[in-house]
Amino acid sequence: MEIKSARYLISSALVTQCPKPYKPEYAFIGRSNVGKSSLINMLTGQRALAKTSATPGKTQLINHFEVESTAGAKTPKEKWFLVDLPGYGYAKRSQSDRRRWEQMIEGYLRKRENLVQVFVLIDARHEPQKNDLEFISQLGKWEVPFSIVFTKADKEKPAVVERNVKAFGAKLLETWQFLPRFFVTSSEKNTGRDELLQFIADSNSNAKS
Ligand SMILES: Nc1nc2c(ncn2[C@@H]2O[C@H](COP(=O)(O)OP(=O)(O)OP(=O)(O)O)[C@@H](O)[C@H]2O)c(=O)[nH]1
Ligand SMILES: [Mg+2]
Repeated sequence: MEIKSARYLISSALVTQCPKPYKPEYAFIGRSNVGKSSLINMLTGQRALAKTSATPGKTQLINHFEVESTAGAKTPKEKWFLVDLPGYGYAKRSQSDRRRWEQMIEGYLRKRENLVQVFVLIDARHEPQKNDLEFISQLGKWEVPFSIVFTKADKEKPAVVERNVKAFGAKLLETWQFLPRFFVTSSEKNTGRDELLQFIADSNSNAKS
């Protein structure tokens, strides 16, 4: 897949304010600072499309981006949406902010009819974390389709990344019968870009048929 263009559309506090659900949509979620906005920039090839920050809690709303892509030189352009979501597990958030986050995310994930796939981002440097596993189990209860994307692979030795990925899979298999798709990425080094874009291309084709 080749990205032709990507542009910011709108930030919404409620699912009812999101753009008309007329295109397949892919959302990125995960702990605060895990690298959601950076991954969106890496995939679209636009460094400053989604705002990133070294301070956790940068993304606060449901941010929609519209992407145009082609499968090859002679194939028509396809449009789809990328969504940058605010992260969870940010310790400095107040109780009421946290509740607002939960309501916004639950409303979006359960009601967004064109949502094809949620990418749950997991920091590849760490062993399985409780809040990530809890969030995934919540997705399961809501029957939201998801894949796992390990981030920041460049920041750790490959052997450590591999160990953490395996440990995460083992944890999931304690409650899930099958494992979802796993992707290992680095926004710094463009690792995993082709695999993720291919997955989105395939999902776009399936969404049409
Ligand atoms: N080395 C390296 N740094 C990364 C990578 N991805 C993100 N970062 C850095 O991690 C920090 C957080 O990245 P963001 O993309 O803003 O994270 P986020 O998940 O969108 O964070 P919130 O919006 O605050 O929830 C930034 O300083 C990024 O430069 C990566 O693959 N490799
Ligand atoms: Mg962000």
